[in-house]
Amino acid sequence: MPLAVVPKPASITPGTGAFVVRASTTVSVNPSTPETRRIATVLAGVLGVNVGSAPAPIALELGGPPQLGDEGYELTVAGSGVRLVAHAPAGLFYGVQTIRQLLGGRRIPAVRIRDRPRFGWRGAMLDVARHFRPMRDVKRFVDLMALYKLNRLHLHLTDDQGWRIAISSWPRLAAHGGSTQVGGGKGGYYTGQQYSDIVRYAAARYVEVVPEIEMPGHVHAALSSYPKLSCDGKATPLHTGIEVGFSSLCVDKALTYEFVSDVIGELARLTPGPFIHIGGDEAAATKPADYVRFVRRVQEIVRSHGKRMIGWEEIGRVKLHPSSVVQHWTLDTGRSALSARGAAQGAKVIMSPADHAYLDMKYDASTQLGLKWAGYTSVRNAYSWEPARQVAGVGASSLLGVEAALWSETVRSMADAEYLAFPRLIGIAEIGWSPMRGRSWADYRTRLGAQGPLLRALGVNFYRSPEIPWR
Ligand code: TNX
Repeated sequence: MPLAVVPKPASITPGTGAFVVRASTTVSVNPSTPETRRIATVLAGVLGVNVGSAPAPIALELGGPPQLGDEGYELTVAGSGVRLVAHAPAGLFYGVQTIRQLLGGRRIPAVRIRDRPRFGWRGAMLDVARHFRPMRDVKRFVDLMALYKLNRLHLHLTDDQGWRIAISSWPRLAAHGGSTQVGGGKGGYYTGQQYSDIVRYAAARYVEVVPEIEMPGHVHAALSSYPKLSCDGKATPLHTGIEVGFSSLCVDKALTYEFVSDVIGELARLTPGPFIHIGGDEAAATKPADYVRFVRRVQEIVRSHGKRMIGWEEIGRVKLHPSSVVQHWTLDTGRSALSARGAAQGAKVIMSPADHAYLDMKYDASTQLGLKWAGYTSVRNAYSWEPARQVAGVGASSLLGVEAALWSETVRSMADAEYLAFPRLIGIAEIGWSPMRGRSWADYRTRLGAQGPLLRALGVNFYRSPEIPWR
């Protein structure tokens, strides 16, 4: 079945016939800059051909209309050639991802596509704190994200069970706090250089890294590394269980804010993107009034390092700067009002409703991996929701976009991660990219089924859900 593109393009019109790629076919790019040549080289690699300099039957061009935005593209495939036009390089890159999906053997079916995303924020979160993921896994995850036009990688770098980023002024955070994980494995952490390597790798695939440092709760690994950060100053062993909600930074100590500023400052210098995520969820061991004071100060610290703060929806309780962003996650309507409180203050919202967008929920009762506190999440359920209708008071104009979260309490390997993320992440990618009108489960499940050969070719350990007519 041709034309099974996911996410579904804004407009797609089938033609007749196909372009057949021959060994002598070349790819041209105009203008030729290091960035556009890199994109042309990706396409040439996929097609098994070379990038040429003369006008070629496969032509990539910048200079498309500004209405395409930074990420949109126009693709025209006919028997005589392939023309991909964008206004900016990211659009060319996404057009190349579409061509990857259209390609069947040596044939690209004739088609005309005009495409651009609904939302600017199309994210995926990896929890590398509960179980650490080495560099190669993170890079592979980025590659798979890019194939489905996702553009934000949120790294949950710290939690009760582990601290996964080296901070030069507080070396024990990683050296000690990163030395184990859930279940007692050896854990791990990224050096600043490794983190920068991830940032560069992601940027080359138009994915921006959003680092998260959890506070004031979920900080046991930090307190175990530096007992002086806790209110009682007592040394504690590392935590390898999965329960949370028992740790808190000491809100009244001056040292706490030196710590926060050192950590956020170092991370801000390593992160070119504008956002730092400060967690803020489930601060069950912090008194409500302390929480509010703490997050307000942290918001100023983040701003003083030139960044915008993101926090889980609980930060809606705090007076927010309009540049701050709230990430909605709960299902319970009472607490959901917290993201509406954020939106009412002018903060933008990222939608990650746990009952649709939490990739760590089991598919059904037979799934071995995963949790089920938000219910089972079938492939259909992960796809069947509308971000602008999740929370009263958080409409389309408040939304930055959507994000899927892969919490890793039960995720011990990349194979586990892929099993939970695929194919559900692809559905979230479509919700983030495609116009609401025109999306339907019946149509989606067929297009998703057509991703089977590509996912198999890439060796993805995806869940062969019986809901999907896999090809
Ligand atoms: C809730 S979502 C959490 C995480 C857990 C996750 C497991 C959120 C902001 N907090 O700490 O890992 O559930 O599904």
